[in-house]
Amino acid sequence: MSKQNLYQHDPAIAIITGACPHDCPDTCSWQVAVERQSGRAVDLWGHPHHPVTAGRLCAKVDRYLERTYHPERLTTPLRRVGPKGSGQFVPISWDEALGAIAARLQEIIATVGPEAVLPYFYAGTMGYLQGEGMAKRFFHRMGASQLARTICSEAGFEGYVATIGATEGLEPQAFAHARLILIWGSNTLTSNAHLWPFIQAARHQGARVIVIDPARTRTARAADEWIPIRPGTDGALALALMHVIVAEGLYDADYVARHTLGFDALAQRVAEWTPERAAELTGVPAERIRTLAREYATTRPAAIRINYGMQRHAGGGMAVRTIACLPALVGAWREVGGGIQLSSSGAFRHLDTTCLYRPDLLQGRTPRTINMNRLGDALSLDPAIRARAHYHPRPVDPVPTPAEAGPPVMALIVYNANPAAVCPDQEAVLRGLQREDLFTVVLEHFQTDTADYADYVLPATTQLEHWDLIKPYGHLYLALNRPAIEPVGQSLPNSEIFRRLAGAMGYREPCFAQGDEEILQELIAAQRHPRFATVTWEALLERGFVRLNLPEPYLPFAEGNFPTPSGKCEFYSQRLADAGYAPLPTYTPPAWQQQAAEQGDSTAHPPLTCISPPAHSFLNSTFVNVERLRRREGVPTLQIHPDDAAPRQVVDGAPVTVWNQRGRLTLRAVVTADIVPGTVLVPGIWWAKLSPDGRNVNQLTAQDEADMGAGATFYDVLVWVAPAVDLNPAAAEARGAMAVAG
Ligand SMILES: Nc1nc2c(c(=O)[nH]1)N[C@H]1C(S)=C(S)[C@@H](COP(=O)(O)OP(=O)(O)OC[C@H]3O[C@@H](n4cnc5c(=O)[nH]c(N)nc54)[C@H](O)[C@@H]3O)O[C@H]1N2
Ligand SMILES: Nc1nc2c(c(=O)[nH]1)N[C@H]1C(S)=C(S)[C@@H](COP(=O)(O)OP(=O)(O)OC[C@H]3O[C@@H](n4cnc5c(=O)[nH]c(N)nc54)[C@H](O)[C@@H]3O)O[C@H]1N2
Ligand code: SF4
Ligand SMILES: [Mo]
Repeated sequence: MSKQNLYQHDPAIAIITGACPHDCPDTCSWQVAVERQSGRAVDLWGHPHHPVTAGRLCAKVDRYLERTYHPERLTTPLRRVGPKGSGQFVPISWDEALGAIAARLQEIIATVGPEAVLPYFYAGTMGYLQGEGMAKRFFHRMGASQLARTICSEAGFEGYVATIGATEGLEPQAFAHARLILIWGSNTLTSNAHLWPFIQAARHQGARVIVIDPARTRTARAADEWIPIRPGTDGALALALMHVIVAEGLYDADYVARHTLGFDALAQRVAEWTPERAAELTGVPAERIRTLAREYATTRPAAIRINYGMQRHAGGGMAVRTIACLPALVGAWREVGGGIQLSSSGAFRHLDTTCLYRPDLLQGRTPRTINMNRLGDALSLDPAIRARAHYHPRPVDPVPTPAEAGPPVMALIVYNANPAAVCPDQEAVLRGLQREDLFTVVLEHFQTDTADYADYVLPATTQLEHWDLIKPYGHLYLALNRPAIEPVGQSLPNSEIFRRLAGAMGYREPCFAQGDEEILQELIAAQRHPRFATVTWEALLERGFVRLNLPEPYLPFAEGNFPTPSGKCEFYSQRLADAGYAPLPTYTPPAWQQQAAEQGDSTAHPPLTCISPPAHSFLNSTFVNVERLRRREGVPTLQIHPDDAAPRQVVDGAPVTVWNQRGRLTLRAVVTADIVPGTVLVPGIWWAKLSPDGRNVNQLTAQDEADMGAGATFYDVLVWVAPAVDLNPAAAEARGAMAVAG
């Protein structure tokens, strides 16, 4: 019996429909059982009628009530009384907190200027309203520095758009019709679990599932085959696949002629990319590359699921661009179940957010934009370092001089993010957060690593307590979230916190007086594009989720119609050329490969490449403080191949020190053949303060930008590993292991 059936005839229970707010492609719709008398949520489950997420939540969000009613939920505003980072706070009233924050912001704006204020946010919630809805209005009105959302997907996004035109592709239901599925740089069972039932349906029809990943993940174990690959080398593999497909005449000449641009130039380019050459770089045997190419080109329909794991590298953008050429080359887009999916967010690209974000409140000002990956640099008082933090997503975009860096950041307002845990180059971030002259405000559910550095912490509501509208990035159903319970303690929705802050700042524009439902209704009503014809407030209220007005099944590119400048799938991209990139698919090596080549074989124990994809039970750094989930993950670990462990005297289960020129931490070794040699895997993202040595893997990661979109390069760092007895950095240095900085 479904939970809905269990509760729907119980007069003591109300069932409220909502949707998961988390940064996850699935955007599950859910139902919440609320005890009418107490107003307490007593149960929560996946909405049984959702066509994609179909009644199941993941193991993390199954614990959402535990998180919502967690004894450590922040319930009042807090003011810091101890040193920054110490986590010592006292409760204060909302009036006191808002008054003090507004006064300090006014002072900074008056003396240094509004660009000295930096909002820092990401996807704690993906809702339009509690995401950036009211916040954008507030910061636009202020003229604060802007933030480029680069920390997750930008490189791959730009690469995909270069080839396909928008981040549109296969929808999950289509995978059920595929006969060959390549899961490429995606840990589907962990990070996109609701795709898996469609993949299983395809397998029941005889489909083969192949996972291309440096790690034998739980997805790779569940698949038919794991093809191990060295991190950041996927572009070379894709070029060699195309080499074989072109050389052996396995491409779809008709589709190519009608719906692609630049085939001859591509054919010439891939001629250089023999499987042998790619094998050297990727570690995938040349013969397997050949057979994979034939399998891919001759099995119909063939689906590819690429995800963001494979683009967190120096060449991540170009790699995604290159892989995205494959379906057009073989004509896979023609059939249901053929094509590629990176994200479905591009299907929503016509959603007009002007009335929500109100860019007009900038009144012609163009504040600088900071790259969120470079928060460490952005918080520096040295203008030369700060200048590096400016967002310059393409090679042709100028890098500002120190004189153009703008004022130091004097106020940091963090919401929907935990930068002290999730940002690269943690030591640089913490140096900034520790600045006595930096005024930091954090809106949060919990006292996170970041909140410990705040001057004021403001308690925010969870998804059970507020309205929102959520755009998925793994399917085509917009979801409405209705509040199920009253706010816990004195917590307030982000929208209300910024509404009240605007009041305290003296911002009198009527948009700061709009209520939450009114804002969402206005946003829905403002949509003019035919894709939103089905999306009405009434439909959302009634069902909780609404499909975009697109045919079912949706074959976006069966007849071409790519949203590129040429209207074709662009093997050759003039837009890339104009932006300063190679116009044809090419191999951009990962930073670790460039650095390792520069170093040669000079050290006895060469550095290893470190990747840090999500732990199964956490969502980025969210849920780490939910005991039951943390217990399931055990302790922070490092997976290392036996061939790398043995020469370093690293023993399974023993503590190891992992370090590079940026930082270090101690982890427990898991010696396993489930990771490619030369690479180590550290599941993320632990709260530093809930880790045994008070640090997490972002000690090691770098602020360096990927090739496109100024994206993050979390999985492209070199590290040294040694038993923790050797942990003394001086001893390690004496061995010469630290001699080379990456
Ligand atoms: N449970 C859980 N689910 C999540 C998240 C979470 O933290 N926990 N995070 C959410 C967020 S924010 C995002 S962006 C998505 C991310 O979802 P995915 O894009 O699936 O991301 P990752 O797990 O980071 O990476 C997927 C796989 O890529 C592999 N990989 C790393 N480098 C390379 C490479 O160079 N080449 C290849 N072929 N593979 C590589 C990793 O080993 C990993 O198995 O998931 C979302 N869902
Ligand atoms: N080493 C390494 N680092 C990584 C990654 C990796 O794979 N490896 N992944 C990267 C990726 S893909 C991403 S997307 C980023 C994610 O980085 P973040 O978006 O910062 O993700 P979270 O760590 O989940 O932190 C979100 C915070 O928002 C809070 N929150 C949730 N809802 C609300 C709300 O309604 N109001 C307020 N005020 N707060 C709320 C949560 O309590 C949580 O603390 O991390 C990146 N960092
Ligand atoms: S995190 Fe993802 S899978 Fe889990 S409930 Fe939310 S949307 Fe669904
Ligand atoms: Mo992400």
